[in-house]
Amino acid sequence: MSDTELDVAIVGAGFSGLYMLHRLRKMGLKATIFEAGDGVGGTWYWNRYPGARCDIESMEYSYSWDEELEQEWEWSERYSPQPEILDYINHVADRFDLKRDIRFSTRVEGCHWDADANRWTVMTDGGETVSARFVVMATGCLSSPNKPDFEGEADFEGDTYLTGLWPHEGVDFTGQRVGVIGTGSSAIQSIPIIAKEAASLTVFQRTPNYAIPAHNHPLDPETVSEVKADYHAIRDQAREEAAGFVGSKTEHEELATELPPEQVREELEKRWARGGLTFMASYPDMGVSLKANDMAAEFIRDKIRDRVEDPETAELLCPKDYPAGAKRMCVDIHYYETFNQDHVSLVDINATPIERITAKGVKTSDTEYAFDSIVFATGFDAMTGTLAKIDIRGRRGAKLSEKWEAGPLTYLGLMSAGFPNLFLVTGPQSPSVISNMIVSIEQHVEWIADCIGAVGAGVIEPLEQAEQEWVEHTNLIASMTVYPYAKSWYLGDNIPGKPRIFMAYLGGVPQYRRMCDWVAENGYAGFAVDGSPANAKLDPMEFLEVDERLLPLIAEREAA
Ligand code: NA7
Repeated sequence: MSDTELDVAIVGAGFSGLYMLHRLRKMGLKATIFEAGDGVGGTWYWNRYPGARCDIESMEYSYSWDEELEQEWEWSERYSPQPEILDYINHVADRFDLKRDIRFSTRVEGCHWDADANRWTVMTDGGETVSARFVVMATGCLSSPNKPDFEGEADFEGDTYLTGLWPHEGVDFTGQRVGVIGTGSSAIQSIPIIAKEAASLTVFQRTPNYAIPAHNHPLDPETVSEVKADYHAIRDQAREEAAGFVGSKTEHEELATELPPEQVREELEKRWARGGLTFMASYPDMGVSLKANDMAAEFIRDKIRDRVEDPETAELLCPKDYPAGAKRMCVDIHYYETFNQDHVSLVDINATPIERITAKGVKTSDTEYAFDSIVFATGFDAMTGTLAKIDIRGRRGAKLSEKWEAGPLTYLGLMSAGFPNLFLVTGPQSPSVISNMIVSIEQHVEWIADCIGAVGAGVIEPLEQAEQEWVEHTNLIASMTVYPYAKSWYLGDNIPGKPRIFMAYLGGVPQYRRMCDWVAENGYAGFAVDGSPANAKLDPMEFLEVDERLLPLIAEREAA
């Protein structure tokens, strides 16, 4: 087979692409990764802004598929900083000799299905054309940075930065007047670090976020040894919990709405002391009842009021018009306390909107702020942005971006009808961003590898009806929760004109895994292999464990 004839073309050399390559190689298949960057790491390659760090604990945010790797690698902190995660990914790529099959600095611009040959033609920005039986889009969920257009940007005489495309050499803000636009996770992580260097820091906030303290600390060797001694069981437990990490399963049977408020606060206090994303997994009704949710929301608001000295600033930092957790929850290290420093200030751009960028800085409706640097911490065109930029054409030349114009359409988040032999790792309508990404990546990569092995020289694609039912099911599950009550990137709200549809699967990581396994075990139910539809049909509701007590709460919420 020549270099331009592949079994599998993989797009992206992040956690997904690397494991996919390793797995396919072990099956004796010829696979190549095409990667736009000049190194491995995906999101951890690009997001080098100060303070970038994972919000899932290090010991769980790592591959589980090689015991020696898992035992030998040493994480230094509870939550890994970006440089350490990047070191880890490079270590994995070198340890398993993966780089020889990665084409770096090569962006895939198009993938066209050739129905006569049953192959994909993959085109790169270097003008290269490659033919592959299968394509795996390992393109990540947050890989297209969102840079809103502000009028007058070209006039600005200082420097501008985008958190999602941070310069590799780093940025020294010492003595500078810095403006940060955005208050999502990237801003919440970077603001305390930028504030340490800057002479002045002005934060422009459109929507305040809920952040839970990380209580980050160096990992002590004893804890690490304990985890490593029990790693198998811990990984198994993570796979069995709602969001793919330990502590994401609701711990209490009781509903918060049926308990005395003091008892609920006591529990939230314990979770606050523990820190991190397990906070919301306290009671089963927190994610569906606005009343229960508001207990958590008010608890967090009180903590913000305690942490921020100036009452006016504290109130501005308190999210009040959407439920806790409905936008991606943030994990912070001294974010709120940063606003207690005299040289740090907050501007509410709802009250005084940004009118334009000027030669000197940012002009709002009432003030012109002068800056040496402006940081855009404005997020991503999540889940679909990167795929939409690639010219993906399936049967009869149909474009994926056109098919998805009103929102993504997938079966299990793994494939889209009319695009045979093209897989998505953590695609829309799979648990993806609602879960520990590594757990979901491993599950998808293993499922896809097995599927490719089973299909062999054939062709697999989802049935339109199965896809439609899956999309309806994911929408139904989302509508049962409080997620739609916030404007979030989960729903595409941050990108003007993007259709509003919840883009991840909320039915739980273990339930989802069992469905995918069942589909494979039942002759790829919902798919057609070589034109023959499988006999079996997936009923997702059979896999869900619906807590009947929540139904009246949902009905009550909807009625209100
Ligand atoms: P996010 O969470 O999408 O945050 C982006 C921030 O930028 C957010 O506060 C936005 O306000 C703000 N934003 C976006 N566009 C504008 C415009 N036009 N004007 C003013 N402010 C704007 O992205 P992050 O990079 O912080 O985090 C993404 C994920 O990475 C995170 O959830 C973790 O999973 C890791 P908005 O809230 O839309 O009003």
